[in-house]
Amino acid sequence: MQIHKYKAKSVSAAIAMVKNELGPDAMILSSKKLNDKGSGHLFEIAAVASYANTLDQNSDSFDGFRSELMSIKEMIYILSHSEGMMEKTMLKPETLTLYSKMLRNGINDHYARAFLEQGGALNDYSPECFKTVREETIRKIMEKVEIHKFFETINKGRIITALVGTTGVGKTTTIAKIAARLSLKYKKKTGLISIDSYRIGAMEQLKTYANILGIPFFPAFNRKDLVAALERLKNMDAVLIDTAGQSQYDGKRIEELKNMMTDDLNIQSHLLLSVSTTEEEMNKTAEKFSPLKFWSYIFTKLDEAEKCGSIINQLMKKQLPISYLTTGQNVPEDIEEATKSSIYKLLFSNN
Ligand SMILES: Nc1nc2c(ncn2[C@@H]2O[C@H](COP(=O)(O)OP(=O)(O)OP(=O)(O)O)[C@@H](O)[C@H]2O)c(=O)[nH]1
Ligand SMILES: [Mg+2]
Repeated sequence: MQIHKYKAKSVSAAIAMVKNELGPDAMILSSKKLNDKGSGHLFEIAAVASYANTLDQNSDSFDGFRSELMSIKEMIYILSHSEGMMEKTMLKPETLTLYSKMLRNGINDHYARAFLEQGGALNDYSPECFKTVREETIRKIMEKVEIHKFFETINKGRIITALVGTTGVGKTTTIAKIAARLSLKYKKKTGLISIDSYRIGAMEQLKTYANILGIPFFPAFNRKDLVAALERLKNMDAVLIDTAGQSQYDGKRIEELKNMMTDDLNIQSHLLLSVSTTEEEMNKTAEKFSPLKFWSYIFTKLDEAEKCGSIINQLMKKQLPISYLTTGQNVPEDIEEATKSSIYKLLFSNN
């Protein structure tokens, strides 16, 4: 295994030298900052040509390095995403790997840096302390995650719940999934109301689910109907209300919904956000719907999302508990009650 060393005035210049000479499959063994009195700092990168080639020739000696190695592609990825971060992490491969994992999982660069800083990863820790630094960084992220346990609140009296969100985010399907769990698994008396009168067929969709489950269903075209439906469902353990999909840009309709579901009706609203939308869209949606006051987020379409960091980005913007995660189109199977460990897995065990 031939180790090559490159020195340059910046990390990016040193990496460019590695890439030019050793090719795109080069692996970085170590990187450090040298004190070069007089002409400023110098960075030194030690690299080998290709992990695969070296492995063939010298498998045993190379294996020990495996966890310390970082591909040049990963280094370039970090460089292209974040200027100055190489130096800030003191070029520690473990910190850089954790950082790039956060970025790759969609955690906003700005927050990723803040978590690393809070976890002590930007201090000059010794290599054997990395486990603690990593744990502390992840703990800081997980501190943002709170869970709302839907089924616990139900035992304290009838709950009335409305699911709210943009068109097609999964409100009706999720209501059907939750209703099935409540009535079949938890044996709770459950009733459904639809106040989605905008779209032809929207009410039929929920009515069909109600028929399949053998539970009561009422349409409500206005506030008077809603009050009457709630009265007729007063003996239920849970009432789930489906709402019309609103564009996040349509403030007027969001206001109408707010006027219909007034505080005296004690309706707990939950906001559905699709994980596969952009961070910006998600934030805009949460902002626009904010007059409705939410008890929790329900993150939908996890199965379609390549990365789930947007969940953390959203919690950083507006911290609310998470109640459910939905994972597909199948009713009633594709839903999970959110837990801290499921969120942790989404963020840290898929790559
Ligand atoms: N892949 C995937 N698709 C889902 C999920 N949840 C819902 N869908 C699909 O998304 C589409 C829209 O779902 P709906 O439940 O009708 O969405 P909605 O929010 O009620 O839509 P509107 O009433 O039109 O606003 C359907 O094709 C669902 O099967 C999910 O977790 N994953
Ligand atoms: Mg719907």
